[in-house]
Amino acid sequence: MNPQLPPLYPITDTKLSGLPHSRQVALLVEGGATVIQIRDKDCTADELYRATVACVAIARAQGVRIIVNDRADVALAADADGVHLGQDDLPAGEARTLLGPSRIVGVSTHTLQQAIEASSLPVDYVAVGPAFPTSTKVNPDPVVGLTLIAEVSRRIDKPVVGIGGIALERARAVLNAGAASVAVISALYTSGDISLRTTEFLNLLTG
Ligand code: 3NM
Repeated sequence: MNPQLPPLYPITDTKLSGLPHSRQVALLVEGGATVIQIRDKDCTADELYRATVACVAIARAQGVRIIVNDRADVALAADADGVHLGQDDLPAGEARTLLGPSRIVGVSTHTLQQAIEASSLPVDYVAVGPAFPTSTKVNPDPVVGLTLIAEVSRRIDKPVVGIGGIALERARAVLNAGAASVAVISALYTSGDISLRTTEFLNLLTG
């Protein structure tokens, strides 16, 4: 557990990018991403499974890890590297039992209480958000701001991932608040060049 998370944690989005998950993964990897989440709220389990298998094939050849949003069963079936759980998904302990000790299990939280509770579960990281207003998530929780990210980072001993509305110019502040990584969707897909934007994020976050 607790593998090192890179400072940038890109998440795929077929609607915003207009591309299949596997093509997004190829471009994100080209830009330097080393952990990528496959997120698709609209597809069937069968479609998500097939997309994840294709993404794992591309990513693993480059030493890049693939994490599946919501579905521990799909992550296991597709031999992905982990799962990212929402508050309404399988409990983290059950996902850990399914996926075993080596795969990554992360969880989304939106309040201090949720984050502290999540940190006591067998998870590798705790995501906290939305950091800023976001139009990517349907019915997002209230914005938590950098204040909660900083407080959670102080109070738990697991890596914190900031998520929600993280544009290039705001990304560094999220790490400065104490997060180990920033999870990003729209800011990667709205500039036109996904690889370049990925590299720009990484340069900014590691520089
Ligand atoms: N989860 P963007 S916010 C998927 O608060 C997701 O847990 C959130 O997309 C949370 O970078 C969010 O385009 C959307 O704002 C992130």
